Amino acid sequence: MDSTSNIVPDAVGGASACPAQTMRMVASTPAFPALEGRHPCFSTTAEGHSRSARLHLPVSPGCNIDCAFCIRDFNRRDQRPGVATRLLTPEQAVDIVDRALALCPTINVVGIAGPGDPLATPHALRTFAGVHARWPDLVLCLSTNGLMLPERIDDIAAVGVRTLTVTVNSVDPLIQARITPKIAWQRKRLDDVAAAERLIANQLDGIARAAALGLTIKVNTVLIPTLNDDHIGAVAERVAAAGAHLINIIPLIPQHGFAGLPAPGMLMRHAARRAAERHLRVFTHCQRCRADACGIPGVSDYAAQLYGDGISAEPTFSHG
Ligand code: CLF
Ligand code: SF4
Repeated sequence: MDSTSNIVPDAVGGASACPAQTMRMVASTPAFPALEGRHPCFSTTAEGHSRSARLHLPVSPGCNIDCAFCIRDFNRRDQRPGVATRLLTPEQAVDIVDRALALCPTINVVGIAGPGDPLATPHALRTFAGVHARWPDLVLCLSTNGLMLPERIDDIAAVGVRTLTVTVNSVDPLIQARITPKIAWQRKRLDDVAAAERLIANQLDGIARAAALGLTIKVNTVLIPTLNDDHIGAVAERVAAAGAHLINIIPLIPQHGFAGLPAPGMLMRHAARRAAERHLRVFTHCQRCRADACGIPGVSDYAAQLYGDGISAEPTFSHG
């Protein structure tokens, strides 16, 4: 059965445009009833999405892999993943949840998505444990590159995480080696195809284990012209077989090692979504959020008010 039959592929909307303008979903039966209207990235009706606010906690500084397109940074300027105004300790993050709920009572989801990888350091799971103990009804959402997922999935489930995003950019080691040419694995550096094989194997194993534990799983795939634009269907097929429920195809922001590549155009984005939807439901209203976002993606942002006073920034940051 085509699980995406109630979604009209978004052929015109850019990923950074307002979801109220670009949403092409047709209101019908929600795909994830327990999350509909509660989680902006797992609501599959326009009405559900517009009611769902989330808070990202920027507690994870470092990363264990080295994606060619990634620049992590601390600033107030950039609207993209990997950027936050400051780094929070787990204790500060719990205080921020308190303040955020006062500012925006419709927050249902607390996510950790950076600025680095949330499983590369222990801060994210410690933060989730603190948030879950105080607000057990909030949906906890984790976004990771998946390298440490098999090793950490039991801990992730134990601290109350219910929704998981794994970024899988390729399932072909030759392609993946060009996207992420090196990783840190078991205190050693792996390069090229060896790095890619390890990362892909851990991502697929981690997704399977998370599915077995009952988590709802989205895969994020960065659409990279000339590298994986003909490969999106294969990614969707493999992650669906592993147990993923949803896929989000995110257009490349050309920067860093991929600064010379073009951003994917409308036709390429459309073709990628069509290829993916043969295998998985496709999420079409991603806003490429900052790691310290607060509010409804693309609709409201309370981050400036939230961080207006009182929280001290870490003075340094390593790009790993
Ligand atoms: Fe945040 Fe990501 Fe959870 Fe959503 S965002 S950790 S799944 S609560 Fe959503 Fe933002 Fe796109 Fe991410 S719109 S960047 S997909
Ligand atoms: Fe950057 Fe995320 Fe890749 Fe790490 S996994 S290098 S934080 S994009």
